[in-house]
Amino acid sequence: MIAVDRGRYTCFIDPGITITAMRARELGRRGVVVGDRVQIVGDVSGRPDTLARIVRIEERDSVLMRTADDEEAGTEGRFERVVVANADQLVIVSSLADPPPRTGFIDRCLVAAYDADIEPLLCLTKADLAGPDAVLGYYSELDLPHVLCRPDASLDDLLRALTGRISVLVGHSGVGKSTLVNRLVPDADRAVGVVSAIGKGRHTSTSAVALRLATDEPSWIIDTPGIRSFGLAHVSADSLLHGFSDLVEGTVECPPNCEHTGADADCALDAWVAAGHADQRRLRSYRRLLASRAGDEV
Ligand SMILES: Nc1nc2c(ncn2[C@@H]2O[C@H](COP(=O)(O)OP(=O)(O)OP(=O)(O)O)[C@@H](O)[C@H]2O)c(=O)[nH]1
Ligand SMILES: [Mg+2]
Repeated sequence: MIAVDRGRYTCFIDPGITITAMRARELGRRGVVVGDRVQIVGDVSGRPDTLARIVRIEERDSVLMRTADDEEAGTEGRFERVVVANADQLVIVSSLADPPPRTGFIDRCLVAAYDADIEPLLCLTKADLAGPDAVLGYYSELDLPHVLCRPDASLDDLLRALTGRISVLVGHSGVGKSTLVNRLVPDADRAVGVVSAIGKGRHTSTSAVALRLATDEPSWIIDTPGIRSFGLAHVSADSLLHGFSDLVEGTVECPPNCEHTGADADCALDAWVAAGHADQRRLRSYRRLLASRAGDEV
């Protein structure tokens, strides 16, 4: 399933037929999300004005989830949301300026990627406006692959990283996700926003859409709407640590049941950082996340 709009699901059938379908009653309450492999019955010709039915959702290889914040969830409080299914690469799109990069957000995406068993790729856009050294320095202890993008240079590096994979783009509003998709898939026709409107609650893209790249190997790229935060309330404290692979080894010396918060006087992570094995800011970020999970901080 590659797109959904008001209960109408767009589905792609090899080698290139696009059909419209609705949910069949037998699906019950199970949600169909972009990236899902589904079974379809009825008119699958792809002719205009036909409507098929989705009768089954196949088991998912991966599920990228985030916890929506209170504001988005309205009166229902926090709830988990599936962003996409079956992605094997999480492309964390961050602009180097306008809006400025936020490593706290990138850290959260790394945790989500680890938790969902999806490989992360850091994609730094607007390299024409600012340099990447500060952001890359912050992640220097990680084996985090990255690509730089700017309007006046080719996207060959990014395209290579996307080839043969199902990649989902996530990032704040205005970082240039749809701009990238339009460059990679010339007939994608994704709306592109004006940065001055960002922060005023305006998000240019409002739903996720999967698009096929014109590569020999089947490759898909999924554009998603900008998000303000990547809520991780659904991730266990252990998985949270594994999103910080530069810190994991440092916990070997910790006492049993150490929770690694600043309140644990014997936590070995402070010494690990002091010895230069990881960046102090990464430890602070990890502890901020631990605190936000415990509800001490939002
Ligand atoms: N200077 C510069 N501007 C860029 C670059 N990439 C995107 N932009 C501009 O940034 C603005 C926002 O781009 P979009 O592609 O709409 O951003 P988005 O991430 O899809 O935003 P949402 O759909 O709201 O999540 C547009 O005005 C783009 O022209 C870049 O590499 N350099
Ligand atoms: Mg967009």
